[in-house]
Amino acid sequence: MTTSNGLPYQIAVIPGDGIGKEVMPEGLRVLRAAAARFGIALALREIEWASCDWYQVHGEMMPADWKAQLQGCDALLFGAVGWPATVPDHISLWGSLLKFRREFDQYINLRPARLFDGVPCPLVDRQGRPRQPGEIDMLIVRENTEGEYTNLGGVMFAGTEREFVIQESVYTRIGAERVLRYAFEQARQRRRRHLTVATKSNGIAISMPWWDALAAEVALDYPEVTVDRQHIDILTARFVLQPERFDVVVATNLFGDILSDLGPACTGTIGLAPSANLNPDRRFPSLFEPVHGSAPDIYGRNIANPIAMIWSAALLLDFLTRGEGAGRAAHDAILRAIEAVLREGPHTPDLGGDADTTRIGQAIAERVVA
Ligand code: GGG
Repeated sequence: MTTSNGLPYQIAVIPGDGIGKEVMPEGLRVLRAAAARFGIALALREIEWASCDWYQVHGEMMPADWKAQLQGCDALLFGAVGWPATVPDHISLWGSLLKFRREFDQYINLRPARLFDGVPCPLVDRQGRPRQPGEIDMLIVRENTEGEYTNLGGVMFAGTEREFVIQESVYTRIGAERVLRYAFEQARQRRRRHLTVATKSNGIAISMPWWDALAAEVALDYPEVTVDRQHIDILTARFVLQPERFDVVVATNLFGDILSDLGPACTGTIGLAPSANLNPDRRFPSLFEPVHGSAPDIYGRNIANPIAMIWSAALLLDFLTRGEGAGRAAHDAILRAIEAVLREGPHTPDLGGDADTTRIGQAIAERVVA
């Protein structure tokens, strides 16, 4: 399987920082195994920039011609960004990941959170029984290019008693409506067909009621989808206490970021959570990355769970091939291999095991080709 031009799919591979450099080889191991088994032609281009190591040498996260260097890429596979010991986090994030999201108009961030068989769940139901697979299966749809992440504002009168800071949130009708429509479409295709709109309309009394009203307007086009809207504060409590209530959850950029760490944490570990930063129009490449960051506290020991990275690679194959044919088959085979390894082991330490990152990658790749 190739692109419509008969060429291999061009993938830019960006390990980034910290454990991004440890989980990426396992993502590639499984990606290559799946591509070979299902006949998908891939051309992988390894990129060393978009990392704090690069910044230390060049004084910036990416070269000035980064877009030209990515010319012709169909997708980006990204590890993690951030190494606060050398580069402040807001510099590394805005200099790489957020630049990709904005410049490539990756306005949808899809982040599934699912409890797998074999993974001890930290949540219990009202009777004190641990949650079971099937009780937590949600898809968080995060608005990915605007909202609280606009970087508009400034500090004035710094260092004086009049010092103040302003940072604006910006929501455009186009930006909010397209993510709401995408979330409704996702909900429509799922078994439960339910959408929760995460806002905070009592406290943030201009923009959040505006989101609610827009969601209600868009909902008229999706009569088959049931909808509820919840304030973000009680919603987070319900993630923990009643996770079975949630199917698709749509949220602004910041709320979506928080929910997509909390959701996977409720399923036992954030080390399983993948994400897809999508430009659904396909005018620009989309980016696939684990939800987790660079984890400086565990970097260097090869104990990070690579499954979020591997699942992200599966999402990449599915998106590139529009969920059809060999791409969908490869995605499904990777997910089945992940399910089997989670059920039967081996496990990394975040799941109570003692296997290292490489061992998990090998175990999943072996199952993909079996
Ligand atoms: N692999 C994801 C990563 O490195 N995330 C770092 C981070 O802080 N991301 C914030 C965001 O997704 O907005």
